[in-house]
Amino acid sequence: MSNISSDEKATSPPASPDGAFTLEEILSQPTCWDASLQELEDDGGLKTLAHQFSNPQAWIFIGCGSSFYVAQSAAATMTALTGRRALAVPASELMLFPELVLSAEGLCVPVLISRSGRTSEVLKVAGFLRERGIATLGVSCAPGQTLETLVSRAMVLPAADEQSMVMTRSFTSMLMALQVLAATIAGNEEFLAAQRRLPANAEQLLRTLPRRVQDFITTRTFADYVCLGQGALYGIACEMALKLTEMSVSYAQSFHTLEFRHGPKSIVSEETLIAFLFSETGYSEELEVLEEIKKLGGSTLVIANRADSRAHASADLMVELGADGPEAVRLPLYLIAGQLMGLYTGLKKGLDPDKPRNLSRVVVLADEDSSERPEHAAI
Ligand code: F1P
Repeated sequence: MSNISSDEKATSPPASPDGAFTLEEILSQPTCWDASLQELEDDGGLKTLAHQFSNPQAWIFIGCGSSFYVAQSAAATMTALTGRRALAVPASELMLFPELVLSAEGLCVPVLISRSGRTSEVLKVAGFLRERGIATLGVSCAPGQTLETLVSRAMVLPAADEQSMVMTRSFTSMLMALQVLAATIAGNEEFLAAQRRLPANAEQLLRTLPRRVQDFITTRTFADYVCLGQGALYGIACEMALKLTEMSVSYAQSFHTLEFRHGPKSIVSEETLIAFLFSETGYSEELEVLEEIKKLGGSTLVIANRADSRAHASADLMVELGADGPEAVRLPLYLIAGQLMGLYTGLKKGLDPDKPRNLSRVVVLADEDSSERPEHAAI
């Protein structure tokens, strides 16, 4: 017998349906991207940042969890647009083996990425670099957090912050912010113009995609998932697998597309959903892998900007983005289908994607000199 009085019942907000926050945040990405791009433009700091960090020998993008996968796609974009060497490392790698990461790089710019601005491993690395007088850039969605006090310059996107545990709009918005920086350094107006059209592309996509993904998930059952991508899409494939894992407690792996032939394809069966993120550069080679996996009986989801009849013939679900502009500008669009896959698969399993099992929103490790309360497992 619950002890809530009728008045309290009348006043306490109805419990939100499972996954409500995450769905709302996924659907809010077009407006959120618009607001974040506008904020970056208005703040005018971008040009100063681009000038301050215009000529390093290399970039090192650093993060944990989803933010590490932002780092992977941001690094690929930075090299694609500026020609500068850029690598992505998990914060723990630089924290435990700094000599393996820093030594070869000479004058490099470390970019620390953290939605919360509070993740212990990222803060430890920021402190380590600060003590060595290395200028750093921080990217976050939470103003006034510890990370901002430890980095030389910061890009903060409050419009992209989220209530949910899992990162969705914060991921795509932080990636876009770093792509704006790369395009500004490169003076690539075509990229910046195409990026400003992305919110409208996403709006168009979201008119039908949630229903199509939900129907696909409702009518099929998968035992495990594989997400494949090459180049800058590899980071997106990793994030897609993490969304399926976090929101639906499913076994999901990610590989470079052509790597899937070298052993992992042994798991293919009708119960395995293989998601292909088709690039333009590697389209024909990736298409051959798709056709091979379809012949082996795998279930397939294909996300491509534009697909030909061969790809359509081998796709159980085809998502065409149909957006113009340079290839790397479309990275955030590719991820939306993966976010929805994780959400609807979790809901189908009777889970609440807003409260993934065993997870906390921020991983704060016990640390004698930190004021932060340890928090790395949902108690
Ligand atoms: C990164 C992160 C998330 C993960 C979980 C725990 O946090 O690992 O990617 O989904 O929420 O935290 P942050 O450093 O970006 O705040």
